[in-house]
Amino acid sequence: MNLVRAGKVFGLSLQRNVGVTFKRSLTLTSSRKAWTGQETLDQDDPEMMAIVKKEKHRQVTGLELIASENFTSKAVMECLGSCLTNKYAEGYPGARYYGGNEFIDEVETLCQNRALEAFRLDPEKWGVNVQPYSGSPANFATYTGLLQPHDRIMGLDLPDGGHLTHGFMSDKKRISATSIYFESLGYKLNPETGYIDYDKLAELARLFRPRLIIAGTSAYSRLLDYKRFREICDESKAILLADMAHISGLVAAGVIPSPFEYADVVTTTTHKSLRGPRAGMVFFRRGVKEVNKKTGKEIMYDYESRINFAVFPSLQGGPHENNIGGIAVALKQAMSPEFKEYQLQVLKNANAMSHALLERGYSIVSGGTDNHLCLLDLRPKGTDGARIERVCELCNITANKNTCPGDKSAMTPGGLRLGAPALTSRGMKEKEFVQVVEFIDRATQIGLEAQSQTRLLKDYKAFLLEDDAIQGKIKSLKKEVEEFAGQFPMPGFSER
Ligand code: DSN
Repeated sequence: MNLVRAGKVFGLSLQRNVGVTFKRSLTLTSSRKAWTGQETLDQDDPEMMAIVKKEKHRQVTGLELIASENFTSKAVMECLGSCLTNKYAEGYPGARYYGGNEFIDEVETLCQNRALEAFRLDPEKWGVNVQPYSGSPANFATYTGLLQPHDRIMGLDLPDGGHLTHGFMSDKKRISATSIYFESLGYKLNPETGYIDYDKLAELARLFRPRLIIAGTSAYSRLLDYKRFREICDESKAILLADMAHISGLVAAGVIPSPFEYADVVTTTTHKSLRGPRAGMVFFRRGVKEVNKKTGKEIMYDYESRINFAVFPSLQGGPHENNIGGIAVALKQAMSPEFKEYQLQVLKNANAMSHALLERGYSIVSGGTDNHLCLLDLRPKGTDGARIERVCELCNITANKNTCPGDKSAMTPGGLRLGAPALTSRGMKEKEFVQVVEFIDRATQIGLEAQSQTRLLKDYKAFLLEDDAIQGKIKSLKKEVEEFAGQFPMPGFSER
């Protein structure tokens, strides 16, 4: 391969640039001590350090409700910032394109073993690739490995709670690369119940004959019926891919049903409910697939070689072994009794949040939650997710606007997605989530007041910043939010 040559050329040009910058910085700061690489961030780059400090302060004093976010541990962060970041390791353990990987192989193998153990998988029947940079690359690698260009896929439509990488396209445009390179058809929620419409999915699959169906969600508060997905896939001879990115922590802890009994392939991110670093994994079935009834011959799964080849060399280069080390650490934590307690608390907190909202007269898509999130439907209140997200943001409550079933606009969708994992990691329990709902309710009242005096979203946003009465309310709510949030410990770092 031309990698070596390309690397040399690239290396040389980098050297030249570094030389120029270095000389310039020496001239500019000749009185300064020579740079050694041992300087702290504060010493080396105060400008960047100041930004990091601001972000730390925002996280510590804010209420983090984005359902896909979490606060990882100090041990995971140590891995991310360790010497593992320096190493190139293209290839897989025992078969690398670079020397010096004996310890990196240990890191990656430990991570693979822990991934199988954490999800209680038999290594004879399941394997795992821990190299995907995140969830989107993990999904694309799965399609690349198992499908041909233009094969058909079906996933939950984005406006109904699916993910971009499940084949999203709009009426006018193919948006996700997964809809550009494959032919996709989204299945939907039943708008009456807010639950996935499995009958309709089965009917569509009979007509569309997909090669692969995705059982996975990004903004859906109910459990998935993996058995039903399996039956639908079997009827269409489709591969069942479970994308458990949002719920993998809950699955590892065994507090909700696992997709592994029914799926052929399972993808996940590692930084959401699993509380690890930002990365992804692909689990695939291995071993005997079926026995030929006539010949008695065993037919083996070939997913392992196809998915591994798709991750590297088809789509990615060197794996980020500092992240892989961090995943291994998070997976060890995920096998502890404390982690199970944590995930049970996530479920209780999401439920408490959902109930408190209902008690205050709000609507929740599907009427409640079985997992870590709930989807607040603001349309019956006469407002939308974009407007309330903005007030919340100004008060240091972080959530994201989200489409509800039937929504047409992604810019002013009707919903606000609220997740419990991050604040549960800070030790909050049901009582605190009831308080969080009180804050959201006040933010909504402020939003409704501003909305009554404006028409367009941009005028509304300007009004929030310019109107004295509204500003007074925002500042007062922000102060209370920050005092409240600041009382809770932050895993991973202190504010200094
Ligand atoms: N962007 C993530 C989410 O918020 O659900 C999924 O990748």
